[in-house]
Amino acid sequence: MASIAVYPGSFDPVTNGHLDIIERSGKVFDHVVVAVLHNRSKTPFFSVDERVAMLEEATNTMGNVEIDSFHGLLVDYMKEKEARTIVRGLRAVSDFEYEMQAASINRKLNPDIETFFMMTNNQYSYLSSSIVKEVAKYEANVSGLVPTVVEKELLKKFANENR
Ligand code: COD
Repeated sequence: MASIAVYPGSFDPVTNGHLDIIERSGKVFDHVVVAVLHNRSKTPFFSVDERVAMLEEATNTMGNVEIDSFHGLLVDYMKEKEARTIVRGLRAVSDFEYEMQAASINRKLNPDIETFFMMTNNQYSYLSSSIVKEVAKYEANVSGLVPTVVEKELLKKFANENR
């Protein structure tokens, strides 16, 4: 049976830290679904469609990676995709508390689901979507932090906002 993993997140926007986790999980699992949450309680910077489009472009050379979006509970979406593994990335100790809570609640909701943690690549350990937006807001250089498509979209968005 093929191993299917879901890498869920906000990806607002996708960074090279996320991409590194996607690439590495593609080497471990047969199929990786990167799933963008439609989150009604957060006001996102990029729409779900924009985030999905950027992820699609950034992963278009990765054969076993699919980009999708989902509403509602992650465990329900996992069932729909016939996936049993959640992939998550860990940067610093500060990520641990939330990740432990999330993994525990997901296991409580569906005991067949396992969460698989991957340590960040050291060069991306400080990288987050928020820090990238903060830097891009001042039209500073974000190359090397995000894929080219994201760099372009950030420039466009902030150029419009600062106009
Ligand atoms: N290096 C390595 N990993 C990284 C890096 C980096 N530089 N940056 C981010 N990551 C990891 C994060 O630690 C995380 O594991 C993943 O990438 C995605 O990060 P984000 O910030 O884009 O996504 P989150 O954390 O906002 O995603 C939260 C979910 C959408 C997964 C969660 O809210 C969810 O599942 N919601 C659905 C409702 C639900 O089922 N709730 C119960 C479970 S919490």
